[in-house]
Amino acid sequence: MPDQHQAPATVSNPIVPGFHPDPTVCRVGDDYYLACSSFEYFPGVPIFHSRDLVNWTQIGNVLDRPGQLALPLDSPSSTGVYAPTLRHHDGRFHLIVTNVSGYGNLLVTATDPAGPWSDPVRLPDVPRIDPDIAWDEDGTCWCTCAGVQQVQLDPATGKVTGETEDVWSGTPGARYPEAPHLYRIGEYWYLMIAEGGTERAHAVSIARGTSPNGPFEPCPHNPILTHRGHEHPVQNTGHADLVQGPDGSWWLVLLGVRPNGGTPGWHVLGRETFLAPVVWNEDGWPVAGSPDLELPAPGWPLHPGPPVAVRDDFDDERLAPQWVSLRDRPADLITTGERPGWLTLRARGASMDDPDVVFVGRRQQHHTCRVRALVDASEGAGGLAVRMDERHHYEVEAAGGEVRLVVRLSSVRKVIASRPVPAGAVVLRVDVTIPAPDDPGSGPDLVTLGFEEPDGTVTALAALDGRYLSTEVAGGFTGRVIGVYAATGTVHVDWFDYEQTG
Ligand code: 6LW
Repeated sequence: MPDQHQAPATVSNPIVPGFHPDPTVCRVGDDYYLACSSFEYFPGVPIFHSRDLVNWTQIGNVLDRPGQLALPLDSPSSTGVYAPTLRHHDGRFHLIVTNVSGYGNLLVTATDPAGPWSDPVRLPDVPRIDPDIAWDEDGTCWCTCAGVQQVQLDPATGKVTGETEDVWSGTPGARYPEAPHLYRIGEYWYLMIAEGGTERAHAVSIARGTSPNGPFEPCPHNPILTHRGHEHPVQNTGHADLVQGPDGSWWLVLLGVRPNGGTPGWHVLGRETFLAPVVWNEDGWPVAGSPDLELPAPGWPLHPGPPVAVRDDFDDERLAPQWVSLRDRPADLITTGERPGWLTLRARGASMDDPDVVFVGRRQQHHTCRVRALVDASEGAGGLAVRMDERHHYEVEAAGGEVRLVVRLSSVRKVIASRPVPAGAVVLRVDVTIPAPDDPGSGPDLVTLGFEEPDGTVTALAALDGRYLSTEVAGGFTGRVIGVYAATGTVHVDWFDYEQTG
């Protein structure tokens, strides 16, 4: 009989699958916390806990009330909340982040990272996106942002002192020096950045100096991590944060993508969070290993989180933290309070084409999955959508005694199939599968949309090429989110299943 307690030989990347980009990590004693960007979704900045750097459980969202996160209803997709930095200082968690949709840079604090987080301190004089905060031995707080620019900041008031300084511009010729993080390690201050842009050329580079404000000397073997031009299943690697494991070893959390299909490859899950090992060479520079899909298991005990339930029955008054809506979540439009055990959605925007559509979804986190929802649209119209943004989505919609498949790609919107269904609630269904790679033009996956007849028979309305719901086609910084929406009237959802398949 196999030993149930035998430690695994490997652990898997990504450590946080699905659209979870721009990871930032901090360690407090035996506990690790990690947060990510969230763009147009509300609540914003998902935050996770781990005790082993490998298994992560979402414990909340940092910006979870309107006073913290104001996203105009007409703000474009992939604007909103960009890359945060999470740090623990003087007994409090600090998260600094940019809301590019008008609010600018802001800082919130908490004693418990699961929340509540404070109201935001606005930082109008922090000049760029991707702010980092670090404190020196005198207690001075340095805020470093894209460019790479730096100011001294009073985190309590949001006021900066002194001039904005250009502290480094990254590798000559490399575009977009951004995502800086500043660390005191041994005798140096290390300034790590992303450069090359967040697509295939993405990279991590580093410099160091003896003061937190430079001058900084670039590492002679920059970039310390990139997969540009590499034959590797994980691409676009960059935007990293450094952390020490329980045994004092060093690691990067970083973003990467997993393209599938023929050339040029399409990634559909957005930018995901990976783990990569780091060692230090004899000259005191970090040497990063690769964020492989399987890494040798670390030497410390692993603490898998609780198993994730396939079904959400919407029995709790509060929605679980993985559920996101678009731009806001008004209690009168999205509620579990109207019909006990059901999620009720009241339409505002008229379809998934509209930025103010009432939608509640979760990230697609696996390349193959099955999603089912029991939807009662007898008081309106609505259904189950696979969404990249307003211009790229597929949905199966129930309305007026029929179920129809709607496709929106670029400026084209079309109902491509419909079937009558009996009155009452209907199980709508999406299956994402990977086709056999039979030709170099094959897409990354197939998205089959349909419904289940009352006797359980599955009726597929169409199987659609998934490339059109990929970042390479839709553009932007996010990934697929699958969820329920109301197009007209009121739509009730009894339960929602998300299950990894294959
Ligand atoms: C983020 C920038 C980046 O602010 O993409 O991957 C931008 N790097 O650092 C949006 O995520």
